[in-house]
Amino acid sequence: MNLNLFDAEETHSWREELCPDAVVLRGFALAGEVDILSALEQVFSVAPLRHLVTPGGFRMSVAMSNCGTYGWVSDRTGYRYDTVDPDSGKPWPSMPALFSTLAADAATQAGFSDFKPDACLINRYAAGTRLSLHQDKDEQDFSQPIVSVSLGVPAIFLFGGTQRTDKTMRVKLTHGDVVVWGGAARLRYHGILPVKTDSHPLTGEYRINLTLRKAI
Ligand code: MD6
Ligand code: FE
Repeated sequence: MNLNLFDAEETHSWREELCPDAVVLRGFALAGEVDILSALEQVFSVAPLRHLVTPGGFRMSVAMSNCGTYGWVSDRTGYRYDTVDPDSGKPWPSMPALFSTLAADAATQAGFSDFKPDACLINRYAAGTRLSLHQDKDEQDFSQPIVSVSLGVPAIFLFGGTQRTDKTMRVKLTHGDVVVWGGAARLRYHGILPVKTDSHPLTGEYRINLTLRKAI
């Protein structure tokens, strides 16, 4: 693992390369923590967190919502990006400028310039919640990176290869960490191990993850 130090302007953050084209920016979101969480409360008041059903009929343990032009949804018919929240029939809440700015800045730090996310998937994990190994492949343009913001209770991120059976590395993600991946890493399998019982002053018993994408 490569460890470099740099000073961002308003926060002290450092970077850890996971592999070519995937980097953890430790603490990158810390300066915005309070504003991010209040923007999220606004989003949840319009598009409440809910447990989606997989195409196989299983209720996901992660609670999800979205903001931005497109939201990621799953139901018995499959996975897709949709402009409308299926629970309300209304468009998803718009993406707070803070989110798109943070994501573009993080992407630039990681070497991906001009990232303009149009979708933000929000995942909330309670104790015991996990996200099984998957690839993010519902987006149209795999040349665009994904920016992932971790808040609250820590979790272990599993990071594998391009085959499901490839060996995985375990990366602890804590409050304020931002992962950016794209390019050669874009289709790597990844997941979250069951979250341990813990609490954080700003999120209580939960871990919250934002993944910002260019869906279309
Ligand atoms: C999570 N993240 O950290 C789930 N996907 O809760 C993801 O599934 C993910 O962190 C693509 C890129 C980065 C991610
Ligand atoms: Fe993912």
